[in-house]
Amino acid sequence: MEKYEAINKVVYNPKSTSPFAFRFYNPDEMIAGKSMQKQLKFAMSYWHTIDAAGTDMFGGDTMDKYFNKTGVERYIAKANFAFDLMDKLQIEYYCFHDVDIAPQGNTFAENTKNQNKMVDYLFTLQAKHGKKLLWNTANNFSDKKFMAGAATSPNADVFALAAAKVKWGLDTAKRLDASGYVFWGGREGYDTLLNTDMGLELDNLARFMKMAVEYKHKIGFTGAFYIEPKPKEPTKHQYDFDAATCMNFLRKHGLENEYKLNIEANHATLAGHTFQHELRTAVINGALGSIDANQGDPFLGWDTDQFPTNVYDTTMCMYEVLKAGGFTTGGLNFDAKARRQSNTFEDILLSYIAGMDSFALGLRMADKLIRDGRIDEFNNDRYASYNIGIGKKIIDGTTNFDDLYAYALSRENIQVDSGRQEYLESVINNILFGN
Ligand code: XUL
Ligand code: CO
Repeated sequence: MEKYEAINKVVYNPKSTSPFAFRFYNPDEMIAGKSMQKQLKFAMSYWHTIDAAGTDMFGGDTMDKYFNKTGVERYIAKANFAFDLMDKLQIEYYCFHDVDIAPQGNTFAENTKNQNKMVDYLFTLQAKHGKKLLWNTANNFSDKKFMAGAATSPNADVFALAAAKVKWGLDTAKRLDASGYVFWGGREGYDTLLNTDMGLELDNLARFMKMAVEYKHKIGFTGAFYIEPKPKEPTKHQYDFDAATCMNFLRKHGLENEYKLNIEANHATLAGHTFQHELRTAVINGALGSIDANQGDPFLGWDTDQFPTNVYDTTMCMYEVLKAGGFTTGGLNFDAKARRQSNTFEDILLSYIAGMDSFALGLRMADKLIRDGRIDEFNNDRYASYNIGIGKKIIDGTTNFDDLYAYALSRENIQVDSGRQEYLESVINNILFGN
């Protein structure tokens, strides 16, 4: 197999047998009214791709991402690698945590100094390579000061540090013209109620989220805010459990117009939901913002962050995205890492190619499914009783329990039509594998 350095640019070549070609992703091809590039808006995740090197609970790095350098020089080399990789893969966007882009020292002041140097450098790289920041975020969970949470820490100094890090993140988002900013709870949650004032912690989280909105408006950052739901890991009970829980939190605190959601496939499955369920929940609440595109392993109970290759899932994901009118500020960020044994630079390319092609195929299939029309037609028929008569009155709000009581007395012989699940599943297979 060719070496990483020998590959200039991965291009669309459906007939090629080279591992370094796209079989389904053709950036300029129009699908459902937009180029595939604009429909999919792929982003590279800095933490997994540029930093993570294979460490797990039982062993250290299996990959070398140090570039034979130390300190800020190492992070300059990492950034050069990142933008070169995005060029090779034709990826337009990237995402990072504050700690991903620069060496971390002993103090907040030292960290921001290093990070600011790197932000200046990323600014020049973005212009030089024509890349954009989809979103950035704060790592408010790795440092031991965040062991009991950040905005939900029992220690007010930690709340202040977390706020300071998000302030830095928002200034940076504005400077790098990010399309969004993500809040993933990290350790916002708890392990036991014996040591947790859950009411106070959730109210503090709301106070934090409100201050973030105030600051955003103060500095004129116009990107979107996203909350990323996750049910567990690292804490036993994460406060942002799933999309519905997040919406409840946002509405309780009057924040529903300020935040959308960043839905992650593996987080959905950890919550016992399908990826599509979480996406639909976001859509019907007007809160579909962005997507962390990955997949879990059904036999492992944790967040494995694998590159997505399940085409049923990518199809139904893009079906939800297309039905919702496509991405605006958001996109598909590969919050995914090559497996520990896939430890070469070639594997980085191969895993992105697998993920991008799986989503490109998903987009093609979702468009086909919508144009085919059988699913829509079936559902229009299924709910047709709400278009006329008593159903229409229910929808219009022109009936009440007395009316419905009288109506039900006259309708003893009610027949509910078949749900035809197996037929609908075969339609999906027809679209995926038929001619
Ligand atoms: C953790 C996770 C994070 C967020 C950003 O499970 O998904 O990487 O996406 O902090
Ligand atoms: Co994520």
